[in-house]
Amino acid sequence: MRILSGIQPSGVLHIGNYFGMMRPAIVLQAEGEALYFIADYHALTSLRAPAALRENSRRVALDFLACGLDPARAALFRQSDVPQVTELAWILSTVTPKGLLERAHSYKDKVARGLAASAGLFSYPVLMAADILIYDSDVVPVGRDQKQHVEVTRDLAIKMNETFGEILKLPEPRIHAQTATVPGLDGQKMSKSYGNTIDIFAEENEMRKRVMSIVTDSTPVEAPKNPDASPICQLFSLVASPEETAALRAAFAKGGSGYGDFKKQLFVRLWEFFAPMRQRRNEILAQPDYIDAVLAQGAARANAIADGVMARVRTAVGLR
Ligand code: AQP
Repeated sequence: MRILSGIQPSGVLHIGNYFGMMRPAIVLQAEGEALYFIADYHALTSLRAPAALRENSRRVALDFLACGLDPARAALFRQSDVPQVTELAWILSTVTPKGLLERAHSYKDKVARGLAASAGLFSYPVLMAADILIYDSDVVPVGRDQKQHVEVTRDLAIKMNETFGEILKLPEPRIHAQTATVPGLDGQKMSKSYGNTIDIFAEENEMRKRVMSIVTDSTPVEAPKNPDASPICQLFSLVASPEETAALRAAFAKGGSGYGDFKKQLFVRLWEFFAPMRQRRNEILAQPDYIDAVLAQGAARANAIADGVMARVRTAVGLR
């Protein structure tokens, strides 16, 4: 089984990225051949700052490794270190119905949030399809927001296979129900561009401040509270046992405690949960060449697979 996933270096990684994609990807690295990439071509649709893009890409690599990505099992590489992917994206775009892209919710959401409506942003799902198909991927661990893009990938693979013969493998999304959409401080999907994140490697004071700023209603301390009316319980359940989560929900329903107390409990749990990863991150930072070596090794593995698939595609479509 070949597992493929990617993450954009468009900002600092948050716990939505961690629980939605990074942790499932790290678990899956023990179950097959894993390929995880830093989607720097994709990030160009929102980030036009070369130094920041370079810095963010290294930081994503560092954070992913700190969270448990094992380079002996999983290849970690920059998307742009496999430039053949843009060639496959072009070939796929020639069979992509425009209406399919017009229905993509991510484009509409991003334009509604003020991102430039560029052709690159519009055809993002085609590049994502190429990212997946160029490695003959079987399984794609993603958050729920990416499900539609994996469906587009399957549609394009079917279209290519119907047109040119069986050349591309159909991938399956892998979405975990509990972590499919991690809520942000305001209860909407946690997202870099919504300003509602809790960053995985935030400083202690910053993380505490973020947790304490979770939006809640004005129910008085003594009154019972709805455990589902704020993201506190859902976030708590990600870092605590089911028994502890049940106890917190019971305390909500009982009344007599304020939201501030619950937020403090959540902060303590979050801070403890990521402690081993912070330590590992410091160890990696002490080895200046480690990240470059991991990325180079990952790029070599990815290129070897991509070259094979591209040779097959070029032959099938008549480019050779
Ligand atoms: N809140 C979330 N809950 C569950 N999964 C999430 N993911 C992101 N946010 C959540 C998953 O993380 C992976 C990488 O995401 P990405 O960086 O490629 O882009 P994204 O989904 O667009 O993440 P953001 O933070 O929302 O970025 P911006 O604001 O730049 O668009 C994906 O598998 C995603 O599902």
